[in-house]
Amino acid sequence: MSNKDLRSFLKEAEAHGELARIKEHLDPKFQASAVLAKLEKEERYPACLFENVGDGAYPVVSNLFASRKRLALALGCEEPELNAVYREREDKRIEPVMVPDGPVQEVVLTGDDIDLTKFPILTHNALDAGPYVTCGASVTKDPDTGIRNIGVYRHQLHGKNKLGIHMSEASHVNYIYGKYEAQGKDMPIAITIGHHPAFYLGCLSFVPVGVDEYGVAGALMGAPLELVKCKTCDLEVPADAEIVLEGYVSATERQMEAPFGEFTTMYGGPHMYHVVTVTAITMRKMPIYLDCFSGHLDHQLLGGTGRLSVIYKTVRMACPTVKDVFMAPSGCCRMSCYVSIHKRHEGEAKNVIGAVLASDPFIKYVVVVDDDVNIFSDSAVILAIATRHHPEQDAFMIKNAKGHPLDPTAYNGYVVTKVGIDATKPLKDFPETVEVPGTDEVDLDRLLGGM
Ligand SMILES: Cc1cc2nc3c(=O)[nH]c(=O)nc-3n(C[C@H](O)[C@H](O)[C@H](O)COP(=O)(O)O)c2cc1C
Ligand SMILES: [Mn+2]
Repeated sequence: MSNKDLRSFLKEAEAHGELARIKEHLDPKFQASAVLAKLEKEERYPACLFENVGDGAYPVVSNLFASRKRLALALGCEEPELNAVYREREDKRIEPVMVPDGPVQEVVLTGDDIDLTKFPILTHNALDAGPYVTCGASVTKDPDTGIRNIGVYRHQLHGKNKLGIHMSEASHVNYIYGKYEAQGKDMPIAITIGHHPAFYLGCLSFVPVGVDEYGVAGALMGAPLELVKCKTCDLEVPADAEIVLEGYVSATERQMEAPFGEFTTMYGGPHMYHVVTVTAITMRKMPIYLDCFSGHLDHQLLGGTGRLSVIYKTVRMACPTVKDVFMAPSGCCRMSCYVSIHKRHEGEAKNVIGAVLASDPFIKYVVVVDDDVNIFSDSAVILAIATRHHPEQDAFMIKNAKGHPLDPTAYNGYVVTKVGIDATKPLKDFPETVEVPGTDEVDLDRLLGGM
């Protein structure tokens, strides 16, 4: 049994100085997100607990995922170990268990009592089409296999019991929905809003279709996820969540949705997208509403962190001495990927680039560096490019490759150019990097008197 939920994590985050409480009254339209945007301008990324948003009925948490330090705290490790811990646990899935009831069903609202407008759903960016539910982990079931699938999809608020849903062609939910649609059937869905960040990191693992992400969530939380049966559909949701929206995605209904601030930091344009009809709201008596600051670091790191694990595992097939991989916020945690390797053979870095591009279709730039370069620092990677990279021999382009439809440079829907940069130094005849003997042994606290 896990005792981890959103509340337990907020306490932990506060004890570690990672939580800011904002007591002032704020409008859910732009005012809460303006606080997050101002913090971002100052390169400060605390998790924020807004205690008085809109009519003040429910507190709002946002920016929970906006720092790798906090993600490491969620997994109970230090920041430098975050990727390795994620990779290790992802492979040791812990299957969820059913329990008869749980806090998330303390309140059950159905029929005319359903009113999504009572939640403090934020509108983040100037041109967003309206308020969006941005931190819902949605469970659906493959109608052929009965296997669950979980992912986070954004939902524009369309009405008291109506939400939009955007199921991109790359998401498993799109494939699953296609099966219901082909039979003219609505797809049952249940959207979990508010749980421990390790739950979300597990739900966003980049595992293949047919793998129940709740098992990865359990592994990241260190104990089986406890599930309860939904009240109005044949699905299961975490007993310790804050809020669950049960319902279905109609086989036929579509509504205009977006523009919306995407992970690229730009807007995605409006489309006719699918619609969720909510058949029940279940929640705690005093639920906390969890938001994810879309188009910003919160969104980028939440979605990007799990992907690093699959990239690393694929690269390891090409290069057993890979040290780590990172998709930096400067590439919106999706479009550029840095890899550090202990190079043993000339040419190895080029094969690594191939492996990276094969593992994640969204990546556009791959930079491979030696293992003495800190891939978590853009400037260290750029220094390696400036000093160790010979563009004529060590850069290549793949034209007309499939990228991400949200890439503003994409044409014909998805088509982009991909670039590989080998910034590893040659194995022989290359100058040494400067180094000062004894650096690691210096005790700055003692010498500088705590300055
Ligand atoms: C905050 C956030 C919002 C997201 N919104 C969407 C979305 O609207 N549509 C989508 O297809 N994927 C979206 N994603 C990405 C998916 O959640 C992610 O690719 C997930 O692994 C998909 O799961 P699936 O392939 O099992 O369906 C979002 C991710 C995050 C972190
Ligand atoms: Mn999936």
